[in-house]
Amino acid sequence: MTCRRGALIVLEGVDKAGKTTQCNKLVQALQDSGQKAEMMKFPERTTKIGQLINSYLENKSNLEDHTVHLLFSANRWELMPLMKEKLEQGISLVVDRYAFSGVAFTSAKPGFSLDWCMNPDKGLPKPDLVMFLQLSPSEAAQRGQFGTERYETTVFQKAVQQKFELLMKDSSVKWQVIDAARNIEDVHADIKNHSVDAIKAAENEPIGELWK
Ligand code: FDM
Repeated sequence: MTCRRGALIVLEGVDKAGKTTQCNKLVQALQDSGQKAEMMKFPERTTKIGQLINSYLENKSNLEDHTVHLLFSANRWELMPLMKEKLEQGISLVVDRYAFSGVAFTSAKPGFSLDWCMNPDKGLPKPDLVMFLQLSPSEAAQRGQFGTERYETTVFQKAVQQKFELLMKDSSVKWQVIDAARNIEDVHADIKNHSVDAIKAAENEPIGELWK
């Protein structure tokens, strides 16, 4: 019998929604229940491309907007072989941000269409499930101040939220909206249930291609 593949599970959402906390908890819970699971995050700041992105996000360098969009996408493509290898080994990947952040953040800038932003990510491994951690701007504000990185302003985050809403209308991607305003454990239980279902459903399916 061939090995069952792992599932590609993505968490998206605006800042302060708790994505990173929930990714960590999900990986831990899956491992505790005997499943093979690992976390990844985008941008992956440790590669050469990732270092360019990191310096841009920390406002230590400036990059032209199209250029940085393509770098974010290239950062996903450079990890594509590793992602596929792990999925084929039966490891489920829990990913903190993916191409949806790429499109939502760039298309929130003036002069960028959704279509132009989606193009470079077409054909990447398609997530079996994308959970969108929903949190209103006022609830996000109650969770404290934004940091000092680029994009961390209320006005920009609102624009990003609207772009995510457009992306969620695309039924070729399996979206699940998660109410992130609840306490950490309730949100976690919800995320875990959806993930267990997605892992079962993906087992015997080939890995899809995003937006193709
Ligand atoms: N971001 C993230 C993008 O603009 N494009 C992308 O493709 C991705 C994956 O980078 F502001 C933005 C989103 C966020 C920042 O922050 C990364 P975290 O704190 O590392 O998630």
